[in-house]
Amino acid sequence: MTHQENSAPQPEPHQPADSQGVRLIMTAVIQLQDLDKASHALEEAGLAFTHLSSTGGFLGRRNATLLIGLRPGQEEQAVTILRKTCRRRVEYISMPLEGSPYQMPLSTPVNVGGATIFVLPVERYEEIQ
Ligand code: 2BA
Repeated sequence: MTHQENSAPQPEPHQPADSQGVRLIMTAVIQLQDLDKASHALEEAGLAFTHLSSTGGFLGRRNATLLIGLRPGQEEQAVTILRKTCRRRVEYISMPLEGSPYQMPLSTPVNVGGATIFVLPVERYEEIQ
């Protein structure tokens, strides 16, 4: 047995999330029009978040992605806030009219939003001072 194996157990390289720590990260893609309302409501509820500028892969339009660090018991609160503040809208995309002799594209409606939400577990949460 080596000296190292005999010595006292080494501390973990980082502290596991305690009962008050951030346990989940919620990623929510929302429309730009809803960003102010959603941000204010999250702030009022005391939920910490980061806002990233993003672009939808399908429509290519700018949207916003919120990263919301969640402590135990905050997940439903966050979903409720996004439900109240983000709404569905109809956007239109131009598609060429198949078989038509005219050049006029067909305007096709696409439903967008309210919010596309992913919730992932957090393996490590640390605030470096
Ligand atoms: P976009 O990718 O620009 O998509 C805008 C809307 O177009 C979608 O609304 C959906 O109704 C439609 N759409 C998207 N892909 C389509 C396809 N392949 N065929 C037909 N229609 C399609 P939402 O589902 O409400 O999504 C709003 C935005 O949320 C998306 O903007 C994207 O930025 C994000 N998003 C949605 N689903 C996602 C996913 N599985 N992974 C990552 N981001 C996602």
